[in-house]
Amino acid sequence: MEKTMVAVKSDGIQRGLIGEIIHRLEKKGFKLIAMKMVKPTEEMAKQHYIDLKDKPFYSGLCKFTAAGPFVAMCWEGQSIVKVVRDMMGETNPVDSKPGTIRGDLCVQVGRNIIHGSDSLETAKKEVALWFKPEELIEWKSCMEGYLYE
Ligand code: D4T
Repeated sequence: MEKTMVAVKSDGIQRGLIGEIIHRLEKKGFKLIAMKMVKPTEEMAKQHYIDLKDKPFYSGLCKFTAAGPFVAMCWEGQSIVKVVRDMMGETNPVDSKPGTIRGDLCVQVGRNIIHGSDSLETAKKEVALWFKPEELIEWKSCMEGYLYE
């Protein structure tokens, strides 16, 4: 099973969408194995978005991330990295299809409410950045046999 890191950003939290986002991932059949609300330091925000360090929006993005609450989660499931990215929709909500989280729930790229790791390698780094190993709770879902053959 793969793990991915998902976050509800402060705009999603302010808009009351934590439950909606969790609901969509739970309904899909993915398993929540860690979750915390944090106020990230600017250092954590910079580390989280390190791959974007040369982009013009990097500084503003890190400041915005550090200014507000942030719900960090680790989810587990088959092919979850790709599937969560598909469920999120495109980075810019203008290009996100209806039915996706960003396509249904937000309008502008700088307020796109959710983060999801974009590759397995990034997921490993991001899960390790936000969670200590002992914070990842391995539990057996009673639905497993009905989700996977
Ligand atoms: P995240 O990383 O938040 O899941 O978003 P994406 O993986 O879909 O997109 P990204 O890394 O390219 O962008 C990270 C973050 O930066 C904001 N952003 C992006 C922005 O404010 N202005 C922009 O022009 C772009 C491209 C939105 C998401």
